[in-house]
Amino acid sequence: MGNAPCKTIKSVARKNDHVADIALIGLAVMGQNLILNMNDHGWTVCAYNRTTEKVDKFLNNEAKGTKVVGAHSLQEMVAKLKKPRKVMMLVKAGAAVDSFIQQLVPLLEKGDIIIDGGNSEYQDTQRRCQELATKGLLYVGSGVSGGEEGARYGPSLMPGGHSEAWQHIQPIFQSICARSNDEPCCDWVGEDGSGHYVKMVHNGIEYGDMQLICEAYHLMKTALGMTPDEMSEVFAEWNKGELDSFLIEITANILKFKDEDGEPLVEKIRDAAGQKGTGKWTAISGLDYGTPTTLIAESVFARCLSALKDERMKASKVLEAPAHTKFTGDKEEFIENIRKALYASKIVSYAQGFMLLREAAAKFGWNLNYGGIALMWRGGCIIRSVFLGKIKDAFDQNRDLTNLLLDDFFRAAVGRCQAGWRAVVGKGVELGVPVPALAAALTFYDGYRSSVLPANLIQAQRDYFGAHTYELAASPGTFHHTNWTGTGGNVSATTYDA
Ligand code: NBP
Repeated sequence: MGNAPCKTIKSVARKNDHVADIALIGLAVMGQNLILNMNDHGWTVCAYNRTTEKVDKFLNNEAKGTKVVGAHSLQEMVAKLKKPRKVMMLVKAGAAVDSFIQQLVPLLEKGDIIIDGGNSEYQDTQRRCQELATKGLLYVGSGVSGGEEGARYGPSLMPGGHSEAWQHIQPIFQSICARSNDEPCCDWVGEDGSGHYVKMVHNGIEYGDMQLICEAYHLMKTALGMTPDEMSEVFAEWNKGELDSFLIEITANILKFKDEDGEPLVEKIRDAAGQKGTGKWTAISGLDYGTPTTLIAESVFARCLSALKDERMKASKVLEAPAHTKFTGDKEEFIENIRKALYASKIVSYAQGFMLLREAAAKFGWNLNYGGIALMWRGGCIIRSVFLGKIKDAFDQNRDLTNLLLDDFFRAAVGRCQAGWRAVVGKGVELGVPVPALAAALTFYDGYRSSVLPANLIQAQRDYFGAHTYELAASPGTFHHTNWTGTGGNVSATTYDA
């Protein structure tokens, strides 16, 4: 009995030797759908899963009648692959990925490719790239976005890592991904962890987009007293113009969706947001690299504040609200101003996201193609929008663009929206409707366009209490310390930035 299954596997492996173009490990929602997508595009995929019963279940159900083949061990899976072997993992990020890599290394040979399509942290991907390079294996960390439907019919794919792998996986990746104006929403991102980094920033931007939409909804609901159906119509209308995007579209659909009792379902949902960490990682990365990704950070904090539901319920009974909480004035004009505030803030959010990508690229020596990244996000993913086509145009026109706000198109767009944006943020503050992301975007805009900020006083304060030194505006680069009180010494602290 002991040897029997092995013999069966060996003979199956010989019969099907080198038939598969790629192997996919992980038969949960993403893996299964990506396999079926690859199959639709003519690729033969070998499916494997830690719990091997799921392989048979998949072959006998979802994959029945397709070219998909299965394997019940990693040895069998590897034996079925054409060379150079391509093995893609869609498993839980973290230990599962390391465990599979460890098991695959002895089974693969020089030039074979391992791809991680899960939501791994980019530092893990950097580490794995380095480790596998020493073994002659090629490693790719690829962002995959678009959820279940994207995986099945066309995701946004963001691969990065060992560039020699790209020529081998490009035909597969660019055949299964989403397309925008017939261009694939997948291109080579860059070195080591850059694919997963770009996916992380994508998710951070997604947090920002969602929070901005929620603030627009909150203003319409509380300050204007609009019904979900009325708001749905506004979002549907906005989706016909420059805000045309997946998230605005689904918001219109959500707002008009009725529960079984005919009431809007959205109003029954508890107002405490969850999060899985990618927005937080982006905000942390912004702090790590000194990039003011304020809008993403505010969006993460807004979810944290929402989650304090019980505390908020108590506070709402004791903390004073402003005297007036309802908007009085031209309602149609205010709705149009909310649209402008949302659009201008969105521009700031993407400007901040690309600032962060630029900073990370400089830190790690990645040669990122910013226009290509905008195109990868243009279709297939959660933040897909018409607007991303304009970002691609901006970077195509000027590869060295330091900030999206300085591009002619976006500069003019923000200029057009500015008065309405300020009116909305001001009204939110006056009526007590929290608008953290809209306000963060506006204050970033005002900070970024200021040639003079009050940081001279910060420097003076730091030098006063901690002898941290300051530069003079007239002679930057030279550091001075002043004995402000006459009682301090003349020794200064070491000058460095954390
Ligand atoms: P899950 O994230 O739920 O992972 C399920 C897979 O991981 C199964 O194949 C499971 O094997 C395997 N696995 C686990 Br759990 N622990 C393991 C371990 N210790 N060792 C080996 N295998 C292990 O699946 P998913 O939602 O399809 O997502 C796959 C990846 O794609 C994740 O990294 C996810 O973050 C990312 N992603 C998901 C989405 C989405 O919308 N769901 C979108 C974009 C990216 P088992 O069957 O034996 O338990």
